[in-house]
Formats: sequence, structure tokens, C-alpha cells
Amino acid sequence: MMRFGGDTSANAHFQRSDMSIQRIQITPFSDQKPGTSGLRKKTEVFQTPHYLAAFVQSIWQGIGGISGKTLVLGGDGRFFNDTASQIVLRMAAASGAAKVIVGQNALLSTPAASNLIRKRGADGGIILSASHNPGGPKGDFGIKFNAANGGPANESITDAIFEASKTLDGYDILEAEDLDLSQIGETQLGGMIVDVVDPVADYAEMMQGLFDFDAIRSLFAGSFRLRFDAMHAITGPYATALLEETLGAAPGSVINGTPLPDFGNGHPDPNPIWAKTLVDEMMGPDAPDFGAASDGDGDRNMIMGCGIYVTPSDSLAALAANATLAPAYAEGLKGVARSMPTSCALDRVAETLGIECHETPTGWKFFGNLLDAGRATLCGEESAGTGSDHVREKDGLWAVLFWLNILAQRKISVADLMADHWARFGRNYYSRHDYEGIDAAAANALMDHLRAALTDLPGATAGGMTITAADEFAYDDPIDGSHTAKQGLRIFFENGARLVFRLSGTGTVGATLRVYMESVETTVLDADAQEMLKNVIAAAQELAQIEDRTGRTAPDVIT
Ligand code: G16
Repeated sequence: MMRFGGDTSANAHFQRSDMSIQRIQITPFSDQKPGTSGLRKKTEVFQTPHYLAAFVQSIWQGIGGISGKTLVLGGDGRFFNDTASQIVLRMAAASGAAKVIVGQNALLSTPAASNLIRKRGADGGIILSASHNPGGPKGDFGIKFNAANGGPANESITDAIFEASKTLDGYDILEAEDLDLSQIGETQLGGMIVDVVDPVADYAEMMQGLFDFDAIRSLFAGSFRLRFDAMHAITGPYATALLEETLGAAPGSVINGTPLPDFGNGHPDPNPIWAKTLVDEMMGPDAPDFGAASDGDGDRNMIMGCGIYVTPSDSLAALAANATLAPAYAEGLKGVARSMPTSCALDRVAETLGIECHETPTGWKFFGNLLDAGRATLCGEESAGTGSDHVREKDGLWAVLFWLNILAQRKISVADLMADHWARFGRNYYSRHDYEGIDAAAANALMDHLRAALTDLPGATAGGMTITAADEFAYDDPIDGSHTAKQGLRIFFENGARLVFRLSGTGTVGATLRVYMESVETTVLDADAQEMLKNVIAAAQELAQIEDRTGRTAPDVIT
């Protein structure tokens, strides 16, 4: 039986374990360069005949083959997840993998997949997700490879995958019926074992080992109320099992908890724009004590308290400052790390704690070496990602449990905890303005113009502030010595303010310009961020000529 389109006349058949392996000849695709987090495209691009399979074969080649190897496989349940997982399984079997551990119904949150790779000693894993991007036939799909440490493949691997994709002339796939992935247990596909596992069990067990569940239970035994918005995405089953069934949050505390292929037509990105219903509830009368949301694949988080939104950068800093209240981190942190555009609030905590604070390019893959080498325990990004050395991915529900553990110990509200934090460390007012789907050429021209001006900026003024330094961020990995250039344009001001420009590496339409703004305050600690940042916002317009160059008068998303 031929399952795929295209010219099959040149395709070869050969046998392994009584099943037929087909060699499908293709013309290479030229656009399979992985971005910030794997390959993300419109779903319909992935549905183009051979497109997904070609990338999967390029992964096999880029990692030196999969013969005899064990892989983990799962995805966030978005449209095409089921079809794609069957293709990956048949291709893994055709290329000689020994075993694939797959989440039931091909579901696994990204952090749960990272955990499974590590716990089962797998050689790596395939995660099917476009994360926070919308799903469905008209939405986005994505695929990424995680290495044996459980983390996103580093750039040398993603470069090798891309190189392979450019000359790929065919792929191998087993001719077989779809497997029933709804049944937990082992089955055989050609010569390969397929082990279908409960997607939640191992993850829930790990969380139990990290946090003080008794303390969190006593919180819920009192009057403490929680609202967790799973945004119709993968964390629903994990959150219901942990927060409601294990820890005793009231039934109904988890909303939108059933994963849907199109995320209920929503945009599963936990920020004040896309999780507006939750924000309105948390800012309204009779708000719960704690609010949180997670994204499509469960690695991002948004934290709120009654009447307060905690920025991801502040959340990271607060977790670092209070980390020893959780059993897993009771001995203290070895170090911390943040992506460059993330606010410097973490740096202030690290300085007080006397620990290393690393600044990396955007992309969780850059934390892997630091975590593996024991140079960092906690990591985080402004893009709503926080995590630790428990896995090698950011972890949305972990962040929620960490916060609950801290609140249970400190017995104060989120708002009071943040007020206390800012009084101690000062406050880094922070905001990101996104201009989405702009013309790619215009976006590149804007960046080129700014890049060319960088050397002349020190001493000049913008937004009424004097510029002290300006550069293009580059990173030298302290562990493997690799050099990563062109990671964002940084402009520093004399009052400690900072402005960063970057083009997103996760969008699928045109270009997304991200403008990251920050200012430091030690006296006015309870003001509106946009108001406090108005000079920095003005400086951004002045320096980058955003309106003139993109035609946009306002950002699409402000976080
Ligand atoms: C991915 C990466 C993150 C990165 C984010 C935004 O997150 O894993 O490290 O911060 O994209 O990247 P960009 O600014 O290039 O769009 P996720 O949750 O989408 O996998």
C-alpha cells in the first residue's frame, strides 16, 4: 500500500521483520532551517507531500542515524499530531530504531517529554508542537529534536539537520497500518518496540519529589483559591491530576482543561493578551488568590495573584530569591541564567545570593550546557519560560507548583510577596512590544539600519536619555566554547534603562519585531510599567523608526 503522494516509480522496497520498507525518492526542500525552537511552519506546509518525512529523515541523518537507538515521541495534541506521530513511528522503525517510548494518544507535554528522555535513558526525542502558536488546519505545526540530556538540540545538531535537508533525496518508511496509540503497553512495529506510556504519571511523580506537597495541600485545605487556565492545550490533564486530584484544589479550579486540536480556536500563549479571560478574573472583584496559565505544549507559564500580573522576568527573580523554601532547592542554587532580553531583575538576586548569573541568547537550548555542567540550577526567559535542572526544558506547571510551594511557606499574597521583593532588590520595570507579521524585508532593513548606527550611538540621546553603550549581542558558551553571533541589538542608557531589538525565530508569517524595554527603580515601586517606560518606548521609536519602516502605529502584543 502506498501512503504518500509523489512519483513512486523510482521507489524501492525491501524487507525487514516481515514488513516492507519503502525508499521514497524526493526532491529536497530548501526551507527546513530550524528556528529558535525546531521547525515551525503553517500546518498546510507540513501537510505538503513528503515535507514532514523529509525533515524527520534529515533529523536521523543530522544525529548520525538511529539504528539501535531509543527515542521518546509525543506532542501537544494539535491538529496533525496524530498523523505526524504515525509517520515518525514508521520512519523510526524503517531506520532501525530499537524502541520508541510514546505518550498515550501521542500526547506529551514538552517538559514531560524531556523528563521521559532523561528517566528512561533514551537517546533523544521528537516533540511535535508549535508551542504557543495557534493550531488547526489553518494554524501552525512544528517538530523539534531533543537530545539525550532531554534538552533541545544545540546549534551544531540543528545545523547538521538543516545541511542534511538541503541534499536529501529520499527517506525510508515502513509500510504498515496505523498503530493504536490509545492502549498503554508495549507493541511491535517491524523490528521496533513501541512502548505506549501514561503521559502524566512520570511527570507527576517527579513533581512530588521536588516540592512540599503537604504544605501546598494545607494551603488548599484553607480558603486559598486557584484558577489555572490550560487554554485547551496539553497541560489540562497534568494540571487536573496534580492540582485538583493530588493537591486538593477545588474541582473546577482548572479551566479549559481538555486538549483540543485547535485549542478551542484560541491562541495558547499565556500572556495578558491571549489569556485575557483569566487576567480579567484575577483583576476583577472576588478574584482567586492565585492565577496561572500555560501554553500549547506546557512549557510556558503566566503567574498572577489577586489584582497583580507578575512579569516572567519578575517571576524568575522571585523564584530565585525564595528557592530554598522548596525541598528540591533547599541547599541553595548553584547559579542562575536568563536569556539576554529577559530583565536584569535576576542579576540583582544573584548578586545578593553571591551566585553566578549567566546571560544567554534567546532559546532554551542555550541553557542546556550550563545545566548539564552544574553551573546553573534555575533558568528563565521573558517569553514566559522558567525551569530548572529537573529537566532540560522550561516547565509551566513546575513554575506554578514552585510558586504555590513558596506561598504556602511564606503565607503571604502574591502582591505582598512582590512588594517585598521590590523593596529588597529594587524593581526592573519591563515590557515587550511585538509587531507581528510585518514585511520581512522591512524588518531586516530596520535591523540593518540600527546595526549600522550602533557604533555612533554612545553619547547620543534618545527619548531624552543619554546612551552609554550599544552593541549586537553575541554569546560564547563557557562550556563548549561555541560562538553564537547576531543575537539582538542592545542599547544601554545612563539611568540603567535598556532597550533591545530582535527578530523572532518562531513566527511563521513574515517577520515579528520584538522590542524589549526595561528601566530600574528603587523608590517608585508600584507604578504602571508602560508609564514608567515611556521614555524608553519613545527612544525605541526614535532610534528604529518603527512606524516609518513598518507602517505600524502600535504593537500587536504588549506583555
Ligand atoms: C521558544 C523558545 C524560547 C524562546 C521563545 C521565543 O519558546 O524555546 O527559548 O524564548 O521561543 O522565541 P522568539 O523570540 O525567537 O520567537 P516556545 O515556547 O515557543 O518553544
